[in-house]
Amino acid sequence: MIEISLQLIKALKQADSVVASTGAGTSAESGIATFRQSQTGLWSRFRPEDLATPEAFEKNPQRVWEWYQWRREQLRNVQPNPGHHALAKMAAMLNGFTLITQNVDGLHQRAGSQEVIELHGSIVRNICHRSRLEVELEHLEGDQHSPPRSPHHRQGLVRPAVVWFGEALPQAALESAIQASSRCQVFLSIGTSSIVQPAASLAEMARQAGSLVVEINPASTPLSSHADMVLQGKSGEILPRILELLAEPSD
Ligand code: BV8
Repeated sequence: MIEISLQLIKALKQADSVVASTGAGTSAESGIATFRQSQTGLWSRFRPEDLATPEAFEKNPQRVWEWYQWRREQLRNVQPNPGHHALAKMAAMLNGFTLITQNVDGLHQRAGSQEVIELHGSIVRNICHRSRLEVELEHLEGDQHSPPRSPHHRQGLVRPAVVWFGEALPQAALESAIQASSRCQVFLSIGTSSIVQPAASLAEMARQAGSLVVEINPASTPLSSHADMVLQGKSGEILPRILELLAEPSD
């Protein structure tokens, strides 16, 4: 059992605002391979970074579309884990709480988190690749084995509503994330390898604004040496423990 310092619990209770910023590791205990873990099956010969780009989609829309259909299929059989549920409950116990995620799997929302800042979009929704307008797959004919034609743009194809490498993050989401990270008193970096930018810079913004920066991850990352606290373990075990301690009356 990992030790949670009472200093952290006290800081969480006293904070006017707390930010939790999550990455793929938060979904690992739901059974979803993290973004950089080797891909399984027929996708093992591709690096995710090489598939999650507009160039890859324009060069071979069928392959990229099939990759997302495979990931969406995986999602159908998984549930949020205790880490997702703990974050959803934590929001109601703190003075101010903002949840930012790099994840595209929608598991925070399925665990009951109300406002989720999705920096990298959502694999659950779809858009037109040309106009970026939302597309409801259910309204389109066809078997969807191939990327459907967009209803918004003759030459456009439908694609998942995620942010690919080389694409700009949604402006409003990024601005809200920067605002929250620069104003919080505690910043929890959970289940992310702290590599992908600009998401990885949020912790540094929080640190420069004087907040307590806490990393929750079984492995070390480029953030570990800059964090005030490193809780080396699984988010699905650590977050419920933090929630238990938050529920205890303060002395
Ligand atoms: C952009 C959606 C500019 C797609 C994803 C500096 C500034 C700006 C950009 C860059 C920059 N330097 C480089 C760039 C380019 C690039 C980038 O960051 N490259 C990296 C590889 C260096 N950034 C971009 O391209 C971004 N765009 O800035 O555009 C721009 C501006 C204006 C106009 C035009 C362009 C866009 C980045 C978004 C890419 N899309 N996802 C999809 O999912 O298919 S990113 C992808 O990686 C996922 O979202 C994933 O969440 C994310 C980050 O990975 P992690 O979440 O950290 O997951 P990872 O597998 O890496 O790590 C898992 C961690 O969990 C590990 O540490 C592990 O130890 C831990 N773990 C495991 N089990 C557990 C656990 N932790 C807790 N509990 C457990 N049980």
